[in-house]
Amino acid sequence: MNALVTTAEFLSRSAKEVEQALAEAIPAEWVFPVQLREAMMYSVEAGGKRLRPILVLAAAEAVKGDSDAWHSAMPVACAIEMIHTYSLIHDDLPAMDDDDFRRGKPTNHKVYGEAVAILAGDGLLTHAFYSVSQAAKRGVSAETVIAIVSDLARLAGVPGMVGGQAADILGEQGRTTLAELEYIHSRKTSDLIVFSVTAGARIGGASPAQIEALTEFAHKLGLAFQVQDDILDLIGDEQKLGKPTQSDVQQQKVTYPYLIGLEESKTLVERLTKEATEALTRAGLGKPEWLFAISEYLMSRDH
Ligand code: GRG
Repeated sequence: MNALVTTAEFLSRSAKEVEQALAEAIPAEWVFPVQLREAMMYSVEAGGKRLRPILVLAAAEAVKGDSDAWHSAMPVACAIEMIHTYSLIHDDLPAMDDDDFRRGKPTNHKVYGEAVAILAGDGLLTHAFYSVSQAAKRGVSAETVIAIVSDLARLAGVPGMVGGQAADILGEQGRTTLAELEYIHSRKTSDLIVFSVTAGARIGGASPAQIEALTEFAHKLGLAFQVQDDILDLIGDEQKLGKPTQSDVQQQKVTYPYLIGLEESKTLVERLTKEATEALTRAGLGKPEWLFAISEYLMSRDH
C-alpha cells in the first residue's frame, strides 16, 4: 500500500480487505446446518480491529518488499482471525467469563445458545487450519505451509493461548504475581501476535535470523498491547487508580494497573513498545514501515 496513506487509512482499508476475504473463506455452499454457519459468521462479522490478520499481511509485505505478498498471505490472515474469534466466543461462555456483550453486541451464546456457540467456536478453530492449507494454492511452498501449521498448533494451543487461558482460569483469586501475570499475557495474547508476524514473515521469505528478531518484536508488541488493554479497561470502567473495579473483583481479574498502578503500567507500555521497535529494526527488513506504524498506533490507541 502507498506510503502517503495514513496509518488510520491503512488499517481501515486493510480491515475491509480482510473482511471481504473472510466472507469468502467460509463458503455458504458448504453443507453446514444453516444455523451453525450463521453463528460462525455472526461473530466473524461482528467487527473488531482485525489487528492479527493485518499483522500477517504487513509482515509478509515488510519481508518481501512489495504488497504482492498480500495475495499469498490472505488465507493465513483469515485463519488467525478465525482462531481469535473462536477464542472470544468460548471466552464469553458462562463456564468462562460469562459475558453478555462483546463489541457492543450480544455474545454468541446469548443469540444462538451455548451448544451452538461452542460448535461455532469449534468450527472456526478447525476451519482455520483448512484456510492455512489454501495458501499452498497461492504460491506458498508446502514446506512453509507445514511450518505455519506447526506454529499455529503450538501458539494457539496448549503451550500457547489455550494454556494461558487455563493458567488464568485456574490461578488463585487475588494471588497472581507479576511474573504469573506476564506468563498468562504472553500465552493468551502475545502468542497469537507472534504467530501473525512470523507467519507473514515466513510467507515473505524471512531468514531464521529475521524470524528470531521478529519473534521478539511480536512478543513485546503483544505484551504492550495487553497492558494497554488493561489500562483502557480500567479507565473505561471506573477511573480507579490502581484498584480493582467491582467487575474485576467479581470476575477475579488481576491486571497490570491492579498490580503496579496506572502510571507504571503506562511507562511499561512505552518501554515494551520501544524494545519491540528495536527488535524490528534489528530484523533489517526491506519495507518495515507499516509494522512500525502499527506499533506506534497500538501504543497510543484509545479503544
Ligand atoms: C477460550 C482458549 C480460549 C482462549 C481465550 C482471547 C482470550 C483467550 C480471552 C479473551 C480475554 C482477553 C482479554 C484476552 C486477551 C487478548 C485480547 C486483548 C483480546 C481482544 O483482542 P482485540 O482487542 O479484539 O484485538 P477485537 O475485538 O478488536 O478483535
